[in-house]
Parts: sequence; C-alpha cells; structure tokens
Amino acid sequence: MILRGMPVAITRKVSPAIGRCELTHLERREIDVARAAAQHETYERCLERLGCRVVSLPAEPEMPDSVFVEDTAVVLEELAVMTRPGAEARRTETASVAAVLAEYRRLVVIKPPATLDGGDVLVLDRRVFVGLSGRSNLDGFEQLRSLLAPHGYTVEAVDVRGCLHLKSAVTRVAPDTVLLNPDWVDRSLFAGLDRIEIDPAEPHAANGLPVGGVLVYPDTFPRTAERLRERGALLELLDLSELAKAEGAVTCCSLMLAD
Ligand code: CIR
Repeated sequence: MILRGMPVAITRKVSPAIGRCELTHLERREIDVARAAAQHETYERCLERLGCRVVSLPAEPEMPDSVFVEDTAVVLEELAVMTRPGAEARRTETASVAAVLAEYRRLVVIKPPATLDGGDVLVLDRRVFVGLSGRSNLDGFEQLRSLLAPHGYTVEAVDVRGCLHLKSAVTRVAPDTVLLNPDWVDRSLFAGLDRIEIDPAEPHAANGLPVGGVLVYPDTFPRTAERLRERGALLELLDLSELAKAEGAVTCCSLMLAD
C-alpha cells in the first residue's frame, strides 16, 4: 500500500500590478485589486478545505501576471519542468517558483529558443498533451518530450485555436473525464475518455480544477455547471471574476503536487 501525504498547492498572491497583465483575447477592463486579492484568498481557503496544504508565495509587485503560477512549471511525480513562458514579460516569474519546487522535486528547465506555458500542458496519467498556442512553440513541445520520454510519458502536440492555452480549451475534471470546448480543440484526441462539452453559450467554461473528488469551478458558467452536475460532478463554485478579467481561470492559480 502506498501512503500518500496531503496534496500541496503552490499559489502566489495577486500582484498589485495585475492591471498591467498580458491580454490576448480580451479587452482590457479595470481590475479591482482588492477584490481580486479577496477572490484569490477564497480560492486558497477552498483548496485548504478540500485537503491541500497551500504554500502561498508573497505578491510580486513588478510581475503583473505572477498570480498565474500554473504557467511557470509542469509538475510530475518524478520531476518538475521549469517553463520558459511565451510572454517575455512573464519570464522573471519562474525563479521564485523554482526555489520552492526544488524542495519537492528534481528540477529541469526549458531552454531558448523554446517557449512553453504550463497552461498549455495537460497531463492525463502517462499521456501529456502540449498545446501549440501563441505561447508554446514546437521547440517547447520537443524539449518537453525529450525530458519526459525517459520517464515513460508519451508527449503529443495539439493544435489549439481561438483561445490562450490548451487548458482554456480542455481540462480533466475527473479521473476518466475531460471537459472541452470543441471549437477550440479537436475532441477526437480524447476519444478514450468520457467527454463533456461546454455549453456553446459559455466558450470559456472548459477550465475546472479537480481536488479530492470535488471540482473547483467558476460560478459564471451556470449552463455548463448543470451539464457537469448531470454527469455526476460535485462542484465547489467560486467567484473569480476579477482574475478572469486578466484572462486567468481556476487551474492557472495553482501548481498542484502530491507531497
Ligand atoms: C497571460 O496572458 O499570461 C495572463 N494574463 C493569463 C494567464 C492565464 N494562465 C493560464 O491560463 N494558465
């Protein structure tokens, strides 16, 4: 029997500079920093309630997007891959996350000219999908494949269209189930799994975070939430509306690892 410790969630407080965040598919709207921070605090408490030990890094006043820690690393059981984010302004975010991750994993790094955002990497057991988005390039995919192949992972490149990251288009919501937007990613890639499609009126609804049998999910997609419930999901709904203005969703705000 393998005894597992508590899952660890690495997070980072909202930067006071979040108003200067990168935006690709959204118009800039004013972000209420105090409200964003309060929503993020609720997110951290929610993860704790669901059984995670939250390691919360201090805010980085000079790094507007640094709350979105998911993009800085790909964490697997055997190692952690420090990314080289596609947005140049975000590359300074990795160092402080690496310092924490080094306590838990052997670290390897993605090197230039490769770019890779953690939001483009979907891990489904030994299958890893890498979205070729505006942020992650072919070199990023190939470096990740070389780093993970010795550990028995199959790494596949996936086209994504119309959205920021692969995980804007598809996430795992239960052990054998993915939630996806078929306009943004090819649903046939996930043929071996149960697939739930978002409601077409809610294109941004494909990002959910499963923690301990519960799905942490934004409260802004009631139609897709209903579809998820019909398929047996237990939802923990959160208001992350201020972070959504920065093009962030639920998975982006943490790096999850088994202790
Ligand atoms: C960015 O454009 O990089 C941030 N404003 C949003 C990043 C969201 N991250 C994610 O979906 N993994």
